[in-house]
Amino acid sequence: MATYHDLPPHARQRLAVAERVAVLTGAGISAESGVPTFRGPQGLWRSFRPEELATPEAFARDPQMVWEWYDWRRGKVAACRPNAGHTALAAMGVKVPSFTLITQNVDGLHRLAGSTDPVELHGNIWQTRCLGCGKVQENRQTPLVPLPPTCPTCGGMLRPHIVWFGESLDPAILGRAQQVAGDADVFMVVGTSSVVWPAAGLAEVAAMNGATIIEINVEETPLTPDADVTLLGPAGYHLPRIVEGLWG
Ligand code: BV8
Ligand code: ZN
Repeated sequence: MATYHDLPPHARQRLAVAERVAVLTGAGISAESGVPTFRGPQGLWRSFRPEELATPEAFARDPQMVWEWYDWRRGKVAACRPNAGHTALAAMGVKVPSFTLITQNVDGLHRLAGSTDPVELHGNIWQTRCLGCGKVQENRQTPLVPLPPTCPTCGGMLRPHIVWFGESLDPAILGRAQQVAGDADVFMVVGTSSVVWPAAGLAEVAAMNGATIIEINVEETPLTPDADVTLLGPAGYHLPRIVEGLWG
């Protein structure tokens, strides 16, 4: 598999003239900001197991333990800043006629980098949802006190407003992502292991509708065989060069 130091001509051309571009990001785009990924050698789940923490069953069994994990992650994310990859995608959002950023990440770094209206497939670590009244609220307190936090409106227990394994994504949010993927001239997949569904199926929706698929990752993934181009290397290296090269 060839590794490109830059986009090959046909992909550059497609991106240069693209009316509609969609980008799907995963934990890899936040790695250079210091946010641990899920499955890498330093991955979050090296020391934990997803079924122990990121599931409704775990939360029902031990809300305190699940909240301690999220409180620890919130503290880590609060200390992180967007990197050059996040900033490059925010710049693309201004340069491309119709641009949509879809993210699996819950760290909120795309918003912080200036991307407006990112499609947050799996929710946001800075939002809570009340088990009592259902209210979704922004809460940036770190550390959270008390744990588990309670609803200021009804006193009910709060949960992270995040999609756990075995939970369905918000149909409106998933529907928007699938519609945008289906309309894209170019679909970029950046920093994701492409193993979590239904997010991992978006590239297929785009390809079936004729989009050019450009993958950026430090290693090959299950998507690589089906991508038109895979740029092997950090998102913080490739994305600024692409934006500089096309719209500098
Ligand atoms: C659902 C929130 C209906 C939690 C997360 C179909 C087939 C197989 C399985 C399923 C399927 N449909 C449903 C499933 C089950 C499950 C699933 O997909 N399991 C997988 C593991 C097999 N999916 C679900 O449960 C989804 N729900 O489908 O509802 C339903 C209902 C009941 C029963 C069945 C179906 C819900 C999925 C959402 C789960 N929540 N997160 C939290 O964050 O606390 S998913 C979690 O994984 C994160 O959100 C993360 O974003 C996501 C994907 O991981 P990545 O972002 O890709 O991160 P990862 O570490 O894996 O990879 C990082 C990548 O970056 C690597 O490739 C690395 O090489 C690269 N990288 C590193 N550094 C850099 C870099 N790249 C570029 N530059 C760098 N510097
Ligand atoms: Zn409430």
